[in-house]
Amino acid sequence: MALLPILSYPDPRLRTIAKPVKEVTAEIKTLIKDMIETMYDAQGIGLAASQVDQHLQLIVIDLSENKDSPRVFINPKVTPLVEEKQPYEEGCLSVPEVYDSVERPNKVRIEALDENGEKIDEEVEGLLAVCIQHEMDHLNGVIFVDYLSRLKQTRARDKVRKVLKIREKQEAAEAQPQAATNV
Ligand code: K1U
Ligand code: ZN
Repeated sequence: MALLPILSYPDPRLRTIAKPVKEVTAEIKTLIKDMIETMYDAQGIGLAASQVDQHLQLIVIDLSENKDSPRVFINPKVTPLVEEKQPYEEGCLSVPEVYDSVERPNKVRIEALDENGEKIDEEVEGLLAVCIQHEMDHLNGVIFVDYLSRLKQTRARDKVRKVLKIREKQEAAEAQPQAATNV
């Protein structure tokens, strides 16, 4: 299995519209496994294929406490079941360390295929409803900060740049051989 690099806002590749998966091949199964591993490593609760520069209609989500119950949604279709929208504090692995409130319908129907090509048809509420809509947005080239003000979008860009710089420095330091200590 492999960890996949996650694209960061405002990378234009995040704006690509994902294409349907034609067949669940061995290659797609490997991508699914790698996406799940990448989601766990990044401590996320969801990941869309678009975020790892694979522009296919493929989403993984795990809301379990022990991170042992990943769910796979292939070619998902999400339909709101209520008109009223509710706010939820969202985060995004492509917009690290930025959190803000987004309003979405709290109950949706999900139609999709799972990793075995079996049909999923479920009515869901709460965090799963929020998360699947957030991931569906990724497949359509939409990022949660698009719902925020221009000022907040600018701040998000600056924050991501800062976070990535810090991460690069940390990675470079970790790659250095340990300095000899005087004993
Ligand atoms: O798509 C992604 O980037 C994953 C994203 C999913 C998500 C989190 C919260 C609301 C909607 C969608 C994340 O996993 S962000 C990191 C995270 O675990 C988290 C952040 C805020 C609240 C809860 C979880
Ligand atoms: Zn996201």
